[in-house]
Amino acid sequence: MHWKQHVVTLEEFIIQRQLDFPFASGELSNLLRDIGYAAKVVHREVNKAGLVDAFMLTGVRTAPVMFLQGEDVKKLDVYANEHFIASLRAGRECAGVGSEENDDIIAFDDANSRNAQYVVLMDPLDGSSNIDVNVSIGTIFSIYRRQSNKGDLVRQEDFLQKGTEQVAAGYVIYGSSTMLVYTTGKGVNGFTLDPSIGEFCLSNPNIKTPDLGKVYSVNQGYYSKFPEGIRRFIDYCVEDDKDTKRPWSMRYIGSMVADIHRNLIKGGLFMYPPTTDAPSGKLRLLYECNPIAFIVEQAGGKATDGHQRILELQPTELHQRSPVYLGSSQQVEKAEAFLADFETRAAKEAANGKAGGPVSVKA
Ligand code: P6P
Repeated sequence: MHWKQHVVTLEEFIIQRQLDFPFASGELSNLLRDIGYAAKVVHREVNKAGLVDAFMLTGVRTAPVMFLQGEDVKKLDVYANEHFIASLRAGRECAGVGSEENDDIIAFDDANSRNAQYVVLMDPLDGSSNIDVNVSIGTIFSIYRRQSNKGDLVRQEDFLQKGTEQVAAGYVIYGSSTMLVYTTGKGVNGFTLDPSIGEFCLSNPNIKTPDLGKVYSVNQGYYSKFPEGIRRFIDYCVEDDKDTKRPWSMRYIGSMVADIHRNLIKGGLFMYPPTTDAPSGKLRLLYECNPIAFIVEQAGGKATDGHQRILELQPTELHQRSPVYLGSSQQVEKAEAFLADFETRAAKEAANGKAGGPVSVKA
């Protein structure tokens, strides 16, 4: 008799892994389950988003379906934010939320939530401008223990913690299939939603990212706005050099979770460097860079702001931005080497006002 191998659901996996934490009393397990539930609700709406009955939008049935545009896409951001916040508030394991969609933190003021020990930072629907062109989008989340006393309302400092203090982090990618990928600091595991049973099922156990990939991901359109070291590094990426397996392919879809997920699985470097218009880059430290950095490091990769680990940056503002270079370790290190070399040169030029010398970065 052929026995179908037992599929491990997210709930089963969370309970099994709770044993990894001898003092765990289940709060984190419940919190992860609450996030998984909200992700299923958002999955349902995102998958409908592409097709909306014309009658709903125009009042007149002009065609069987039409596609969401502009403002209606924006509503999905709000929908996702509201549902994640509602699920976290109802779950009673979360004391408050910092969200890309809200200027200030949201302190849950009911008695149960005030006694919860965790706070969540999230980008509820990152890359949502891609919905109406049917490109994958995602939710990114980061979980910390609160610093303030249980029973009090959470405060800003509960959220302004270094990435090294994260208890868990993950993302949901709403793509050809919906996946939830997360870490609690003991490796990275991926779960694919089986809509027929409404369960996330373990599909990618113990994800490890290759030390060297064949891909680099950056918005090349900003080439002229990047620091010289990054421009020279991009030139290095596209050089024809069989010995070092170059040129690398440029893959960039403009939706962070989609770019990250591809590179995490196959290897590669994702970077959003500073530009002359955005000296701190575009991506947010607390709910984009930190959670993804935690996952990438747990999968064996590296994540820096070009000078130091993303996870060691001390946040000062809820929505602050950071340059980010993350993914396969050898590629991150090469980007850092180019940055360091050109910053050294710039310093020497500033010191003696001369034109820069030859590049010293080894191929
Ligand atoms: P750009 C989406 O708006 C987002 O926040 C990330 O998902 C994505 O990686 C980045 O911005 C794309 O930014 O400037 O290349 O369009």
